[in-house]
Amino acid sequence: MSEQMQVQLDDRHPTDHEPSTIAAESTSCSGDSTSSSTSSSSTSSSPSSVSSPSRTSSYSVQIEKTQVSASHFRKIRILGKGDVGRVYLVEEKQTKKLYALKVLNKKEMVKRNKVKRAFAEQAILSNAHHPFIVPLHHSFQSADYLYFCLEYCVGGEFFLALQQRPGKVLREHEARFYAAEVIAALEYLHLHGLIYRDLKPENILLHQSGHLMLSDFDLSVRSPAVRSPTIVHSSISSLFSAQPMLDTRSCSDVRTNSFVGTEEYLAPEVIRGEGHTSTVDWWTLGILVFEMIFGYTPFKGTNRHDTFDRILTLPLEFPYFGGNPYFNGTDASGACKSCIRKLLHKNENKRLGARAGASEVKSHPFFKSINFALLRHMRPPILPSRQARPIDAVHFKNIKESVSFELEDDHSPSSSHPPSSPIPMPLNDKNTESSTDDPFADFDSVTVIRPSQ
Ligand code: ISQ
Repeated sequence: MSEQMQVQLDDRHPTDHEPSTIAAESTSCSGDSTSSSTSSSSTSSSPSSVSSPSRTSSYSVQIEKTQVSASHFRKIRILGKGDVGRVYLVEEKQTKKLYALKVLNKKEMVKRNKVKRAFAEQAILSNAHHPFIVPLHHSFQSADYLYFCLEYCVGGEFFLALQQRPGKVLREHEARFYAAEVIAALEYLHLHGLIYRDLKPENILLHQSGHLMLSDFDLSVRSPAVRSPTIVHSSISSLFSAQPMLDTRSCSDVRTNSFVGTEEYLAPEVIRGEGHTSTVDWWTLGILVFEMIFGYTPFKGTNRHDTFDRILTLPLEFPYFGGNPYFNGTDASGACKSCIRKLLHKNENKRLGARAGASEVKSHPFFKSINFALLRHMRPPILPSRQARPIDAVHFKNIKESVSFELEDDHSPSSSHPPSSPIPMPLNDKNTESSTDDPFADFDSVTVIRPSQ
């Protein structure tokens, strides 16, 4: 197993009683709607997986070496396109289950220096086990591609769902629900020393049940040294909770310097290039809540430079929504505005979440009505159409595939197959410990089995 695969996100949730309940409940819920009709949620691994689990514990995932290859799947349609790959809706031939298959082009990854990110994404996805993080079922490679076989989220992009709402906005209680699910997922990641870094509506998918799932972990980073969470004793914890608060910020507060994220969602410290910590995720949550409620992002400028300038210097302003019929003349509540204002504090050290991480954010009065332990049992505001068949992918944009890609043609199961033409070594990604010049030699083909799925 490669070094990257040592990242282990087991499902301990030693937080203030809530996440462990979420984790336990996720196992009973994950199969509720998608399992029967849309996707894989069974304990059975792929027919050709080799049973040699690398690790198991009561809540952690179990990872097996696998012989799954692209030819096990039938392509149905393209769901999404990125700079180094595409996501396809596929059907596993034997089980007829639907999956989202992310196909990454090795040459493009090398060219764009994204090899390390693919490894990191695999490590995160194959070890994560959380109801609001898209589950990875298999990952494998062929001569020219890396594959991530993920749970198919029938409800599609949250971005699209938002676009289709009247006024492209959500009501405050609806926005609060999605924000709470995002907080639960970020808490889990931070607890395991990870910073998500790319929160935005485009990276949020809707499960068949209507609950959200974070996808796309290629910008996420792991802190070099993961620390244990600490208990915070403070006036905040005694005011809002009988339990001491768990400081998950301490798990992932090592600074990272790379300049990543989506323009309008970038935190000031990222733009300044001063290095950043997990508090960047609380900034992006602030932008997301603002966008869900008001229909636009608060610092969008006429161009990139203008946007950055606004993020760094423009005081946050809320619009007056008296004229928007969807709001019935009412405005966002004081608690909602206070929460957004605190999340969008330009000084990362004063930002909501900077002191004690997710517990601090959850304790804000805006989330007073949310029982985080029961989130997975709440009825989501947007439910995917029950009439449409999952295979029709009605909640996804129609994308033209300029160059057709045939899964059936790609039979080579592993890196032992030479690429169709040599893959040039990336300058920064050369693994000096590797005896081979193939930058993907350490990419393990694995099948992930999660508890009670
Ligand atoms: C799951 N379902 C649909 C689309 C997806 C895109 C990326 C990652 C996972 C997905």
